[in-house]
Amino acid sequence: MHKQTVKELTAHFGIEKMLEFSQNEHGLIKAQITTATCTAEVYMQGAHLTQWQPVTSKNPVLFLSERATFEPGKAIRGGVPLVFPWFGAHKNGGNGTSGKFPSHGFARTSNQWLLVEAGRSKDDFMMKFELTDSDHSRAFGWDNFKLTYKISVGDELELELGFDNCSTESVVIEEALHTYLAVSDVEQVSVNGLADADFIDKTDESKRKKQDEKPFRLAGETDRVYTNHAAHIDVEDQGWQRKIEITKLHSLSTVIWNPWKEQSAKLADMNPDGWKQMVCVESANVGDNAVEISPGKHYTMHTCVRLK
Ligand code: TA6
Repeated sequence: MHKQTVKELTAHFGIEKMLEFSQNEHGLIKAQITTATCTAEVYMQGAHLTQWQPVTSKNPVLFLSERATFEPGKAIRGGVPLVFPWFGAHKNGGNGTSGKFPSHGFARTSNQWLLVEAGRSKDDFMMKFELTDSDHSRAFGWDNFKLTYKISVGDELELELGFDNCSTESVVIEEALHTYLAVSDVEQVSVNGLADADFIDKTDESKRKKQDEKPFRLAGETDRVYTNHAAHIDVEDQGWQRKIEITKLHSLSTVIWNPWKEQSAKLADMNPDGWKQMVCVESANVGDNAVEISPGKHYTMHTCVRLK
C-alpha cells in the first residue's frame, strides 16, 4: 500500500494557508486546516481529528491531552479517535494499542489511511479519507472492506463513517466516534438527553441499569454504554457558560466516559488532573447495537457537534 507523503499530499490537495501538511519528528503527517469559520487538525494516522476550533469559541471544543503521544502505531489521547471494527478489548485479548488485538480496533492507529478528497463546501472544509483491507487488517481477520470517513469542519463539526462490505459474507462491526469534549470542570457539567435510557455500567461489573430522569452529573469514574439510544446529547458547561450539542444518525449506542482521578493517574498519556477538563461523548454502534452488514451492502453513521 503506497503511503502518501507530505510532498504528494501538498501537491494533490494543498491550498496555501487553508490546507497545509507537515510531518513531526516521528514521521506522523498532520493536515492543518484554516478557514474563515474555524481551524482544525487531522493526523493521517487513524484519520484522527485532534483539533476543531470555531473562531466564535474562545475555549477549546475538543480535549487533547497535553501528554498525548504522536508516534507511529500509538493512539492519540484526545480529539476524535476512530474506533473500528471492535470496541474496547478484543475477545482474543490485547488491551493496549500495541497488543496483538489493539484496544478499540486497528483503524485508529493505522497508517494505511489515504486522503482521497479535500476542499471547500460552502463555509465548511471537507476531507474524505479511505481505509481498505491490507495485510495489516488481514492480520486481524479483516479483509474485503472499505471504510470511508468524511470530516466537515466549519462552525459545526460533521463526521460521517461509512463501511462497505466488499466480501461475500455478512460481517458484524462495532464502531465509535470516541469524541473527547473539552469542559471547564467535569464536576460542573450536566449531560442531558439520557433520561430513562438503559445502560451498561462498566464501572460496576457491566451491570445493566436504567438512567433516571434527571440531567446526568458525573461524580466519579464513569464508563457507561447506553443501548438503543439514538437521542441527541447536550453537555451543559456552567464554568464556560456554554452548551455542546451532539446529534447523530444511524447510531444506537452512546458512550459516556471519564476515567476520574484514580484511573487517569494510570494513563501515561494523560496529566494527573487531565480528567477534570474532559468528558467523552461517543456516537457508536457497539455491543447489543453492533451492526451486521450483508455482502455488498453499506452502512454509514453520522454525528454532528455544535456549540449552542
Ligand atoms: O469509550 C470508553 C472506553 O472504552 C473506556 O473503557 C476506556 O478504555 C476508554 O475507552 C479509553 O480507551 P483507550 O484505549 O483509548 O485508552
